[in-house]
Amino acid sequence: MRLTFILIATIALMGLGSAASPDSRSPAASPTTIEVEMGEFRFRPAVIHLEAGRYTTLQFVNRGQLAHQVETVAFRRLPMTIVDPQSHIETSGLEILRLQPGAAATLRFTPRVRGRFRFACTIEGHQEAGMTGVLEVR
Ligand SMILES: [Cu+2]
Repeated sequence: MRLTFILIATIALMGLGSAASPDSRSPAASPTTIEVEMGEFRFRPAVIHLEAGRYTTLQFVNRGQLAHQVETVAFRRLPMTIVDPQSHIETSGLEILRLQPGAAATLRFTPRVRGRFRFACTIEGHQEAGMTGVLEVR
């Protein structure tokens, strides 16, 4: 398996196709899509600007030679949909998203809490080498 999810909450729904997620889309605001590239040892962009209340798609792509992951307190209790080529997962929170080299996964969610949230690749030594960033939610 090329993609590992570690979820703190029970997966509410799992399967192929596009299940409706009634709480994830805000009809008032147009969606935002941002691609975040992972590599040795950085995220690009390292500062990600999000708008509270706006439905957002973050696509993580690992273009490095090593596995990388992203971990942030901002995702721990945030309902989201996780999509990769093999799966479509709805969860009430995400602890860690790990991607093998060449892998990609998309997170869809609506941020609710404003603030600056640090994120990092928490594989040993990676954040120490500079693999960190900030989610700015306004
Ligand atoms: Cu890493």
